[in-house]
Amino acid sequence: MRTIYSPDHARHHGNSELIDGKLQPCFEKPERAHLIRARVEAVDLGPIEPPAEFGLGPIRRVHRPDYVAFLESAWSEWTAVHGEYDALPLVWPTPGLRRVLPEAIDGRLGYYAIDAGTPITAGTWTAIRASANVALTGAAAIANGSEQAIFSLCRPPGHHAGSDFFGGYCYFNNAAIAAQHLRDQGAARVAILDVDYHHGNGTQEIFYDRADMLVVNIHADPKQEFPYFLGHADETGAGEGEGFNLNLPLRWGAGWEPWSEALEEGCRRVAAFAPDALVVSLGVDTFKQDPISQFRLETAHFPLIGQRLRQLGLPTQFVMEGGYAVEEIGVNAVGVLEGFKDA
Ligand code: Q9C
Ligand code: ZN
Repeated sequence: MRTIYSPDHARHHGNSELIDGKLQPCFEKPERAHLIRARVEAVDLGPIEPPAEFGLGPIRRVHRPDYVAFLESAWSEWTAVHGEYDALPLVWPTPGLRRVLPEAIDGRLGYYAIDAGTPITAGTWTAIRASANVALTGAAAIANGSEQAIFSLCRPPGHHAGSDFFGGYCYFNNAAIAAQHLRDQGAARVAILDVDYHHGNGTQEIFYDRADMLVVNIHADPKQEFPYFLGHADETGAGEGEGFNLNLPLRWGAGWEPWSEALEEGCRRVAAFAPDALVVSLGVDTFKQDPISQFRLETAHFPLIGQRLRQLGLPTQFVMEGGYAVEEIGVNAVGVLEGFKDA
């Protein structure tokens, strides 16, 4: 299996995120992608190739132009006022306030953000453009039939980012950009299966009213876990998209038994949809030792995920999302891909 990777991800390295009442070192750090890449090499998964440049066109197919422009200029706007330290929001247009776009960068950050854990830094724009290109290069290879399966080693991740918001370590929604590109290159229906520990609220928001994109999420119950305000089981889609969103929330502490049952249900739904391609939002923060997560999957379970996905028999693009147990991140993420490949 081919891996698409860009070293430009390392240009994004935030100092800190607001978590548990403290500013702490970012869990989402360059080492994550370095270790996954090293594991791809160690097990000889296949060739590692750089992305092609796709420009902003395919990004604007899922993100609003004003949001894309905000991300491009946020760092220079921020440094002009505050100097060269991470930009983080601290006020949001919550109910009771008005959603009028401020001029001040501090206000604009809150307007477009969902949390205070997702810093914008000097290299963020370069890194998120590269991450989107990594996703698009993978999608293009699936679309033209040159690959049946491909690994887009995206970093930063994407599934919490919506049409006009960032958060949860995500800026551009790489999986959504890839899925839309597959559609634009001729796929009639695309399924997205999100196995990250957290609900992919951004992906759900982007495709919620569409019948050509099936979105399935297996994740920690938002009553207990980030992103808290989306991901409930009764969210089934809207308008034309009614019936094309499936949320399978699980309680804290879930291990392989309930998780694999949810995977089975999700896979059956994907199969019934009969898509032309599958995009897997691949997070491995379901691992029992993940420092910010509360599921109990073990290293041996990750290849089983890959095996089950292979049974779907679909052209499949893996898009890297979360996973913060850095020591095991390579073994776990690449474990899914090996399970898929060897099944
Ligand atoms: N107490 C991804 O995995 N903060 N993002 C959680 C927990 C946000 C994770 C706070 C976690 C976002 C792509
Ligand atoms: Zn996650």
